[in-house]
Amino acid sequence: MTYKTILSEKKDRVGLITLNRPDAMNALNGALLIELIDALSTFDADEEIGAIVIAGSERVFAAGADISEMSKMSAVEMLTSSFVEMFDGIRDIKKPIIAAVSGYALGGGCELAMSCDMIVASEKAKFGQPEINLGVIPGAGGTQRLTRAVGKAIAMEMVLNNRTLSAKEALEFGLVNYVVPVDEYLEKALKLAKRISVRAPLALRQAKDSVNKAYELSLTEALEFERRAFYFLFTTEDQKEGMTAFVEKRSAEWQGK
Ligand code: CO8
Repeated sequence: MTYKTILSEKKDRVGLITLNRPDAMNALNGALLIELIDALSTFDADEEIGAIVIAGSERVFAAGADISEMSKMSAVEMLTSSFVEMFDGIRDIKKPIIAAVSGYALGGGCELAMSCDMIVASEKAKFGQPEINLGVIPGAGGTQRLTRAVGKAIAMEMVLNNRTLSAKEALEFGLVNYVVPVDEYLEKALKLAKRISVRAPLALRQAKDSVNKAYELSLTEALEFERRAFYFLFTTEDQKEGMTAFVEKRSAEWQGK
């Protein structure tokens, strides 16, 4: 697939996807969402890739869903176009995804960042859910992932009253992993992704899945899920290699088997 709204490149074992609609503040339209999911799925299926970074520009990560496109849509068109459902494609990606956020991450842009597994922010990052200003509410997880990340009080203020979080506040409230200067944020995200990308692939997959279960299952069910995943890894060659390498005081060589 040739992309028109994103850029996609490989950097060692990291797949870098850059949102690229500079004239529309990287607004997420249908075309961009289709390309984004395609690029993510391609990297997910590529054995040479171990982790993925989604970035925007220094000025804007993404200013939300494309309002010009959405303004003309009926409820039936929203439903049948699967516009919002496309977001669920991000949840299906097995490899770790890091969002590199600078500038505005608003509405669907904030929801996109929160759909990733970790967020590296620049000092200029701003997170917000301004949908209330448009007469709607977040529709791609903003009321749920935000509340789980920052707690009810702050989420309520953001969703009901368009409070925008600075990068510093986002770090304080647990929304992001790191805040670094603007000229370092992308490098920091790529470096983090690179370190993760060379880890045992099957363990990474089980680890991501297990942590995500903390949001979806009861504690008893989630502990059971974790235990089964842990036992499963003892069927893999990588578990034998990892533990043998430790005992032999050498680096492990992962096969993803
Ligand atoms: N959609 C479409 N176009 C946009 C968007 C957007 N979300 N944001 C900015 N643009 C366009 C502007 O219209 C403008 O275009 P033009 O030059 O042709 O007039 C261009 O980008 C530059 O924008 P501004 O001139 O406004 O730039 P400023 O620096 O003055 O302001 C802001 C930047 C603060 C980001 C401002 O553009 C803004 O407030 N944007 C809208 C933010 C917003 O309300 N986002 C929420 C959208 S609704 C949503 O995301 C619902 C999600 C539902 C599910 C998502 C599934 C994908």
